[in-house]
Amino acid sequence: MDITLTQTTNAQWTRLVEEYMQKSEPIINVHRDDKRKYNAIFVGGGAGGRFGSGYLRALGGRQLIADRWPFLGGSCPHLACVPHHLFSEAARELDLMRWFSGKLWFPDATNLRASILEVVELFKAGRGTAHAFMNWQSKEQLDLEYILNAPATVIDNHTVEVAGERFQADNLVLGTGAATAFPNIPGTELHGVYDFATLIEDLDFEPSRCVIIGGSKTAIEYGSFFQAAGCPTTIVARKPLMRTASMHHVDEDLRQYVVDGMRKRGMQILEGVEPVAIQGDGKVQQVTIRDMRDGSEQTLPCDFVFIGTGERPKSEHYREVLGVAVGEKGEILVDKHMRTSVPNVYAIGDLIGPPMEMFKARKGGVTAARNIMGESCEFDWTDYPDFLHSTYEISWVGLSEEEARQRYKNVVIIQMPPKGVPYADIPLPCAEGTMLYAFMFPELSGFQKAVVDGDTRRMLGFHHVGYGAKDAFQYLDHLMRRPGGITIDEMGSMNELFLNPEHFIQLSRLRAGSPDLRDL
Ligand code: COM
Repeated sequence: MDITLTQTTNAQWTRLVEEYMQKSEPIINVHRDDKRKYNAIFVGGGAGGRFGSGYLRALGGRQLIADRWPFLGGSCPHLACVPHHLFSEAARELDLMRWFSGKLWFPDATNLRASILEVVELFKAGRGTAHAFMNWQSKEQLDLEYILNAPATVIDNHTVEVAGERFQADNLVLGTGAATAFPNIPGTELHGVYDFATLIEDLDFEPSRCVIIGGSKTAIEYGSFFQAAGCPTTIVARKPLMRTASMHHVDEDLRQYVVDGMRKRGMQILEGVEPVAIQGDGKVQQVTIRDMRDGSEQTLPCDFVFIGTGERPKSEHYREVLGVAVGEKGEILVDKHMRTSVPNVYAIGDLIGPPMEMFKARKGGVTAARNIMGESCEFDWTDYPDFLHSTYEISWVGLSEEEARQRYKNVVIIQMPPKGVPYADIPLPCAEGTMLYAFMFPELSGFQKAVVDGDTRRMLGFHHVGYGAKDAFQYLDHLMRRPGGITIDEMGSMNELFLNPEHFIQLSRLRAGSPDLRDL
């Protein structure tokens, strides 16, 4: 179908995308009357391709996106970030109901069981509006050209074939993502084994006992939801949780608060173990694991296995056709301009390896676009603010206390609850989202820490467990990274919207006056 000259509303797009999910006909939106050569073809219309295209168009260039799905936005609105946030919000609500069961206005939750299947179905029934918006905004507001529902084949570094037609461009921008690396053990084909993608597409029963293989962010996030829903969950991980390669700058006190909190909520967390096999008769019945220290084995009964071992870039096609250089795990190697080893070929997003996060995809796309359009633009994605969910929202940026102590000799810590004070003795930090906890279960009201260089008075890191801090961390990251960074004195003179300890202003203000900084 060619929709180039049609104005399609969001409601119409919702129906169209649903219809095209069932068939292989392409959706074409190409400006045939524009005779300019494309500055770039974006292979993959996920966050990186869409934002790169938008920026390139804004700079006056011409672009084309090709995507295998009938919608733009990639895996985020379809089966990744958006359902993860829905599950995490459900987990937070369910967790509150469990702690407050029979207290105040909360009903008795002793036998509370929320249907995981129902929440998955809720997401699937609603995701079409996000698909529609991506297509509508990209066409009607951003004036982008795209061909959807048609996998692209790269012919050479200037040519892409899509929907039976060859398109030429000065540059290619590759952004077709990554997929779960399933462990190489028997049983992964059994009914009842899912990863974050197949959970959304294929879940067809109500899980009653879950084993998660792997300790990635996804393992923690989805596992916390399963447990909160009332499906007893065990995480099986080689390394301690939050010490895996996908997470950096995690403070040890923060880590312990989070992992203890997961255990407190009934999750079983087995670290230093590896999976041996998933077993069952057509359907999952148990997972056998091995202790990596003594080699002993045990079986964990379950009817649901979730693979949380992380993802690998899908780079095979580009290696074969273009010969792009890749790293150990198949990630396409790029420089800070997002240039690959092949002239005029850029790569972005999950395809270039970790961190497989939205900020990197979008900024990578924009960086490629700016360079293609003649600017010299660099993007260093190795240091970034980060977050994840358990039943809490957990955010961090900059150095952990341990990292700071290795690099600076006069490290000052501002922490709540203060070091050495039992968490149950002090209902702090408390703010929006933890007020009820603070008054009934003080030890559940969260954790926060700021790391300061006592000599220069510069803020080195922030760490938070609670709710509502993620927004602030984007700005804290900016303030810390700007030339000169931000000092405790500058933080202490900012205007705060009380009650907000998670933004660290009020705590900085308590110490900022002192010439010799001390812990708080
Ligand atoms: C967000 C997708 S769900 S995109 O980054 O807006 O394309």
